[in-house]
Amino acid sequence: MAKRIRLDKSIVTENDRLAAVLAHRYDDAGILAVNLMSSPGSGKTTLLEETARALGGRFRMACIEGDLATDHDARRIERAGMPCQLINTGGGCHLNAGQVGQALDAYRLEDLDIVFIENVGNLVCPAAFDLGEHRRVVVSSTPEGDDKPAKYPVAFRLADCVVLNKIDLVGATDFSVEAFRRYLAGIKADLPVLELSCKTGEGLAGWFQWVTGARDALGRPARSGTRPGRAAPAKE
Ligand SMILES: Nc1nc2c(ncn2[C@@H]2O[C@H](COP(=O)(O)OP(=O)(O)O)[C@@H](O)[C@H]2O)c(=O)[nH]1
Ligand SMILES: [Mg+2]
Repeated sequence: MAKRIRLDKSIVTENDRLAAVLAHRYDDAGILAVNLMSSPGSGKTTLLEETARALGGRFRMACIEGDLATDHDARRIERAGMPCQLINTGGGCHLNAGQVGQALDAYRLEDLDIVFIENVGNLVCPAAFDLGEHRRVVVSSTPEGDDKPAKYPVAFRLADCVVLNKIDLVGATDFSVEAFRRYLAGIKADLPVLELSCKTGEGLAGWFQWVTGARDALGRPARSGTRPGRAAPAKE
C-alpha cells in the first residue's frame, strides 16, 4: 500500500514538472493557453466551434483535443476554422502535460495567439492535472442539474471562469440558475459565471469578451492576420 502512495505522488510530481515546462513554452511564445473541462456533452466542442467562427479574424487560434476515442470533435473544430491536434487517450480519463507538450510540437507557437485545450469529458481527473495553462474554464450545462458545483468542488474551485451553457433549455428542466450560483458561491466567491447558449447565440458575446480580456491580460500584442502555421513534419 505504501508503495502505491509513493507511485501516485511521483506521477503528479512528474506532471507538475512538465506543466512548468509547458508554461514556459506558452510564455516564451506569447500565447494564451486555456484549458476547458466539463462533463461529457456540456458543449465544449460547440463553444470552440463558435469561438473559431467569431474570433478567427482577430486571433490566431489552435486547439488540442482530448478524447478517449474518435476524431469527431477534432474534425468539427477544424471544419469551423481552428486547427486541431487530436490526442486519443484510449482509456485515459484526462490529459497530462506530457501529451499536451507532444501535441504542441505540431504548431509553430510563435504564429499563434491562443491555444485552447479541450480536456477529456469528466469533472474529476482533469482537475488534478496542471497543463501549464493560464486559464481554466469549467463548462456546465443546464440539463446536468444545478448542484454540480457542490458535487465536484475541486474542478470549480480551481476554475477561473464558469460557462453555464444550454441556457435555452432552462425552462425545459428543473435547473435553477439561482441555486447553481449559490452552490458556486459556497465553493469560490467572485468566480465569473457566463450564462449562454451555443445554440441560440444568447450570451456568447460575454464569452468572446472574456477570451479577449484574458488574451489582452498577457500584455503581448496579438499577431492576427495570417493563418496559424503548423510545424514542418519531422524528416524520416
Ligand atoms: N440545446 C442546446 N444544445 C447544445 C448547446 N451547446 C451544445 N449543444 C449540444 O449538446 C451536445 C453536446 O455538445 P458538445 O459540444 O459535443 O459537448 P462536449 O462533449 O462538451 O464537447 C451536441 O448535440 C450539441 O449540439 C446549447 O447551448 N443548447
Ligand atoms: Mg467535445
